[in-house]
Amino acid sequence: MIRPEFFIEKLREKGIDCFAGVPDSLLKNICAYITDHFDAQHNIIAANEGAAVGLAAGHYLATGQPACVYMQNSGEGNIINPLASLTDQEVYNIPVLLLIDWRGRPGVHDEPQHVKQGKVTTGLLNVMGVNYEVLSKEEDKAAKQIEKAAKALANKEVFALVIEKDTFDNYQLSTVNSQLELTLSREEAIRTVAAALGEKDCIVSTTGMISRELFEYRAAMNQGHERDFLTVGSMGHASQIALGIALAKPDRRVWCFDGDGATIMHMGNMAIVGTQAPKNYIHVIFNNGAHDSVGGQPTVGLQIDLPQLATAMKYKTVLHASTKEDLEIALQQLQTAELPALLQICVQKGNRADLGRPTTTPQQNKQAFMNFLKQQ
Ligand SMILES: Cc1ncc(C[n+]2csc(CCOP(=O)(O)OP(=O)(O)O)c2C)c(N)n1
Repeated sequence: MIRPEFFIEKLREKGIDCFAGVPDSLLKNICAYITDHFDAQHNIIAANEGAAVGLAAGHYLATGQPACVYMQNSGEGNIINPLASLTDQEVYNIPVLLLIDWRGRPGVHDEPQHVKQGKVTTGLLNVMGVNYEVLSKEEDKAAKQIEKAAKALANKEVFALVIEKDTFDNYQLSTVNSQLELTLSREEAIRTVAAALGEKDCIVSTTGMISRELFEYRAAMNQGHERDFLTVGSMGHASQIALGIALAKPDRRVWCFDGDGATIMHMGNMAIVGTQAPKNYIHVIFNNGAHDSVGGQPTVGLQIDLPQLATAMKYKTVLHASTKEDLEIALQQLQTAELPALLQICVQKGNRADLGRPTTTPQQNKQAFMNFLKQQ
């Protein structure tokens, strides 16, 4: 395995001292090392991966030095446009080092949402004309690959290092995130909201622990899972899946269970919810100020004012809760509130150690959910 300090030192030697990206669990150790060793202006947790490429391009324009963008391979979808129309040699010709983790690598078991992405990870790089190396787990070989990357960057190319599971040695984060004194767990908040839903209501939940905790709630209550569309991938799009349903099914109440990281990733979506103004739409954001599902790296969720944003985006009702009591009151208010509504629930980071994963496949989930929506 590669020591994070070795890898980062090699990048520094090549003039790379600025990072931007969206964290992931496979990159947890290297991201933790970067967090501890670079200030907030040199390690920017971006809204999404495409935005991180924008930040890297800006850094290059201002300094003449390439920056490094880290991401899960799911983020490739978000970087295609800036790769094609910003950094490409046929456009501005701007070098960027990409650090892409390889979830769903063929032959390695992974969750359903990673399987397709794993198959196309290197193919997408080929199509985009991005040269890459799968980073070796041996330091001397990795050092040679970084040399190769540096040559490409000097030639103003985008170059990718593709990272397999267990490439980086363990590194324990020492920087402590200043979190507000939050008392409510996300799981308790999810259970409380789910218990308040009407018989015919449905939920579209976002990727990560939120969907997993919702799934386990249904199982614990001996309920079926047909009311819930568990969006296992497509981070940031759950609110629009819910909107599509709400517009097509005006007689059913549709709840979106969102995360702060996912909301911020495609924040413009809130503007479309607010202006479409569906009278059957409730957007719940479980805001823990973190990308909790992939290692708890911070988001700006608790530094910004999501309720005020929802008001500006024309949501008709905007509520906030950070205790169980607030939440019970907010759920009461929602019974008669004008919709669309936003409910922000500020919750603690962290999850139960024994939290499971959905046992139904995405396609079983889709079919059961569609059948549920068909019922009168
Ligand atoms: C496009 C994309 N980038 C990154 C990821 C990896 N990822 C999965 S869950 C997650 C964090 C989600 O954070 P948030 O929405 O705040 O929910 P929380 O996990 O904190 O409950 C990330 C970054 C992904 N699935 N898709």
